[in-house]
Parts: sequence; C-alpha cells; structure tokens
Amino acid sequence: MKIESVTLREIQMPLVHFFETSFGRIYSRCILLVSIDAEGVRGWGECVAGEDPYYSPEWIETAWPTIRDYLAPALLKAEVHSGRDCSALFARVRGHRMAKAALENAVWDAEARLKRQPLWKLLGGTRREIVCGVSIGIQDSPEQLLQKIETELAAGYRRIKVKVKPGWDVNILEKIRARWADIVLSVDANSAYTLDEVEHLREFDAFRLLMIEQPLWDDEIYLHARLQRSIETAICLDESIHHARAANFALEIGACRIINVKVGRVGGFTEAKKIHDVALAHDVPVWCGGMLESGVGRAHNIALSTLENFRLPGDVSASKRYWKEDIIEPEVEVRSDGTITISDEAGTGYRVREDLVEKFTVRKETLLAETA
Ligand code: OSB
Ligand code: MG
Repeated sequence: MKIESVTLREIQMPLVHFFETSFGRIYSRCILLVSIDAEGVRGWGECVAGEDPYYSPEWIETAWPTIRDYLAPALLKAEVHSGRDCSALFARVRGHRMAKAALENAVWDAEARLKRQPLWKLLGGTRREIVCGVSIGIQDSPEQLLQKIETELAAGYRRIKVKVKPGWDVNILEKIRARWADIVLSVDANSAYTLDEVEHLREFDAFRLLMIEQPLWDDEIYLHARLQRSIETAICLDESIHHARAANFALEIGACRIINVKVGRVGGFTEAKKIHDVALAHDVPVWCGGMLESGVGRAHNIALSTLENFRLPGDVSASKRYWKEDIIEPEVEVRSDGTITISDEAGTGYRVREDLVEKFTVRKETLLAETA
C-alpha cells in the first residue's frame, strides 16, 4: 500500500448530555482524527485520548505531537502492506497506545477499502449482529439516573452500566434494584476505590451485578487479584490492561473474570485481537468498551465486536445518545432488541461525512510522503 499522506485533525463536538465519571464531568469532546490517503482510498482512525490526562496519562496534547513527529513519519517512510505491519513499525515509541491505535486503525480501514472487503471480516470477525449495552454517567440526582435508565431500557439496551464512586454507589444500586430487580446491571468505578474499602466493596455483592469494572488503581493488577478473592462479584479490568501480556498476567493470577477491550487503550486492532485470543484461551469473555467516540471510532468498535469472544454486551451504542449529528452516514443505530446489524459493505459500512468533519475542525496538519 503506497501511503501518500497523513492528516491530523482536531474536531470539537458538543455532547447531547454531559458525561460524568469518578474523575470528572465533560460537556463537549475534542477528538483527534487521523486520515491516510493511499492509492485512491482514504482510511480513517480515531484517537480516543481524552481532553485531559485523567482516564490515562495520554491525552490529546500528547497524542498530537506523537503522531505528527514520530508515528506518521515512520509510516510514511515504511513499506506497509497491511494494518498488521504497524505495531512493529511503531514499537520503538514506548507507550502512547492511543496515538498508535489511531494511525494503525486508519491503515486497517484503508486496507479494507482497498481490498473491497468488510473491515470486520478482515479482522477475523464472525458475528452478524452485536449486542449493545449503555454506560450511564453520574447524574445530578438519583432521580435523573433512574429516568435515564428507564429511557435506555425502553430503547432496548441489554445491559445497563452505571458509573460509581464513593458516595454514589450502594445508595444508588439500592434504588436501581428496588425498581428493576432483574435487569443485567454492572458498575464502573474508574479506579475510585482502594483495598482499604474491601468491606464496602463487598456490599456490592448483594446487587447481583454482572461485574464491577476497574475498582482499584489503573496501574495495578496484583491487588485486583487480592480483591477478587474477597468479593463474589466478577471484576472486569479496563484501565489496567494495556496489552496482551497484561491480560495474560491478570488472568493467570485471577485479577479479573472479564476484560473490557478498548482498541484505543491497547494500541490498535492487532493488540486488541491478541487480547481477545488470550481471554478466549482462558475461557474468559471480553466486551468492547467505548470512549465517547465519534462515528469513526464507533464504526471500528462495531467491527471489532464481531470477533467470537465478544460475548457480553458492549458500550457500543447509538450515535444519537452522544451527538446531535454524527460524522458518519448512516449514523449508528441500535434496533429495538438492543442489537446492531453488521453491514456487508466494504470498509466499515459507514461513510465519513467529510463536509461535517470540515465544519467541526479546529486544527489540521497534513504530512506528505517524500516523493522519490
Ligand atoms: O471507563 O469505560 C470507561 C468514557 C470515557 C472514559 C472512560 C470510560 C467511558 C465510558 C463511556 O464508560 C462508554 C461510552 O459510552 O462510550
Ligand atoms: Mg471503564
């Protein structure tokens, strides 16, 4: 594949509703998109790095120069045949997985278009529909949260995940379970607890949760194994799993019973597939996490979710939950039974609305390959 150029853009998109986690609230997203032009096709990738270094040390202001000054120049100089070639090419740069994923996934995206194949097939997927859940942030009041849950259940979503933190957890779960005794329910703490709170975390067991996601420190796996031995609820790791080795370690020591795979967090589709395979070998289910993506990242999450071991509902939900207008066509729609039907079209099956991308762009830089 002859890559002629790499373009970085920052787009700004206001969220339909604010999103609050244990590390803070946001009303609008600044999203780094990359596109590559190769042999007449354009491949797109989304960098899931946040507006701030809160979810991870990476954020948009580390990702931008990392892509511009290191990853894109390496890509433009190299002989690349497939998305598969990128991780070796980027290995010299330590960490910066969200930056790497944006570019690697753009190469996979271009490759699927060039080969006129659906991206999901290229990735090795088999599912023709995927099951969706929702992630609901911390709200201004418990009533507002119950109202949101009601709306999402009515829309057909098959798993409700609520964000928790000390002071917004057991009290909230009591209210939810009093109203809906049997819904599939999970919680995500984004590292809001410590091992000193094990007695408190044990109280979560009463609510028959599908899982508790990332209760402890993001940079800690071993102590999650200690916690998992002390509680009944299955632990799911998100932030702690940066690559397949970490997944293997976590599963070998019993630090979790479920893994959330975010293609951005782990450096791209190649590593995401490896984690999928590690979990499958341990007979541990995975599901696809979300990072409040625009349609570009959303379409990629859908493709990834077609791999066989994505056995639990993902945080892959409809465009309209986030955006007044998404930058892809068609927008991501979830059927009333909580599923997304997988397209047979080449590429992602979603077209990027470049007019809208242009309208939302606040910063743009293009790098060209040197012509021999
Ligand atoms: O921990 O899964 C998370 C959003 C931003 C950062 C971290 C997380 C999330 C979500 C939202 O839970 C999932 C989504 O709806 O995209
Ligand atoms: Mg999470």
